Amino acid sequence: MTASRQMKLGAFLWATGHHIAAWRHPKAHVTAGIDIDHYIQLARIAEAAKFDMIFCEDAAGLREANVSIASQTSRSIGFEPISLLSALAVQTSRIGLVSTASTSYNEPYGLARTFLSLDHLSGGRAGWNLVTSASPIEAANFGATGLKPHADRYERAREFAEVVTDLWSGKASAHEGQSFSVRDPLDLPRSPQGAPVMVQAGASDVGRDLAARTADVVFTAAQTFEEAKAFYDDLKGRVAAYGREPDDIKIMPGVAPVVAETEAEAREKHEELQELIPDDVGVALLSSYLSISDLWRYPVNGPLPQLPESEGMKSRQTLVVEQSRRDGLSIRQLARHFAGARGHWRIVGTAARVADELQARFEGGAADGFNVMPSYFPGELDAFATLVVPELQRRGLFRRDYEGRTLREHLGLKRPA
Ligand SMILES: Cc1cc2nc3c(=O)[nH]c(=O)nc-3n(C[C@H](O)[C@H](O)[C@@H](O)COP(=O)(O)O)c2cc1C
Repeated sequence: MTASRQMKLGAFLWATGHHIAAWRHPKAHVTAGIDIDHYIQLARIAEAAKFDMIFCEDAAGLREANVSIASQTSRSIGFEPISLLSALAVQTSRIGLVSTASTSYNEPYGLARTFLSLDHLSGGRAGWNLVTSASPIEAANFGATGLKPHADRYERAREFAEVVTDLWSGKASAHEGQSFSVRDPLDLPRSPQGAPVMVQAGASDVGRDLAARTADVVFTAAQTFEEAKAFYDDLKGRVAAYGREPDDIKIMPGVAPVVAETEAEAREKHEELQELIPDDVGVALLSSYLSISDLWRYPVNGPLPQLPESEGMKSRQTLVVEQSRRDGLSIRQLARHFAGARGHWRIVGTAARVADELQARFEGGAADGFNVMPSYFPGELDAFATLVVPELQRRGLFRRDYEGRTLREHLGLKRPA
């Protein structure tokens, strides 16, 4: 039996694994970040399991300012993701290929052209995850004197998205705006799927408005059902203002499952990873997401100090502060928790438990699908594909085969006019 509404699944790739200590795990592949065969293997596992898409994050630079700490994380080296996905496009035939790219360090004509090329060479499977970039480390690589204010980044992003969408529509007329000027249309025909899929990750108030206006898919982070549901309802409620239907936008929160045949085995697997986190690496990761540079000055067993308002990722700072208050966690406990999936939702248990939890959020109206963040690769992606996916299929919650050829068809999205 097939349920009428089925969940969408993304496989979020991240070098050795999403757990910050993944690179220390005996079954992880330490140089995964620059091993194309490793990524081909991951793409094939995800495609065989009928995932909607592969998803790549990005920041043009290190993820952590202190190089010694950066070298002790699961993602210190890695390919530029659009180049990586271009290689994976010819090694796969059905799965969607979504890459993050920044509106702060690109120009719309160039990026529209790059994604439309990926779209053509993959037969209509490309997606762009639009971000404004929240890292001062990245800003320093682009001649900037510092991270631009949040509001300015989003204003540029709004105009950027408008120019790209126009160029992809094929009707592009010249654009003269505040930040950009474009004269000609692209030197490529229209996309096989109408336009590459527009994904967005950014959950502040202004981020949600931009998503409601332009995004087909929203990637978000939520710990509790209540947080996920509130975000879902809020975003779906905003789309009507832009002449769109709630179902035109698919909301896919991140989920980091640790899955095994038995509950005890899953807990053991999780503990094994948690034991591998060096305290200073955990605290550094937490600091960067909180946009505070001196968290290490505070007692690690004490509470989170009062924080200045972030100009980086406002939504993630709020999420962490709320969690620390709700659960009464010390800096060390928060850092250890954060190290597993950078603030995303974690589920530890059997396939039945993982499926129960995903089903509850999906059917409870808190998600249209999930971006799956395995703790280490390839083992944990494989575990999700071989244990959880068949369980979801048995319940009629996930496809047994692709229904269409393009990413837009997988996601059940309208073809843009
Ligand atoms: C779930 C999620 C994932 C994100 N992934 C990335 C990323 O891969 N690269 C990046 O530069 N920014 C990423 N961002 C942050 C965006 O750059 C966003 O535009 C930034 O301004 C902070 O978002 P917010 O304050 O609107 O939440 C992500 C944000 C969220 C909420």
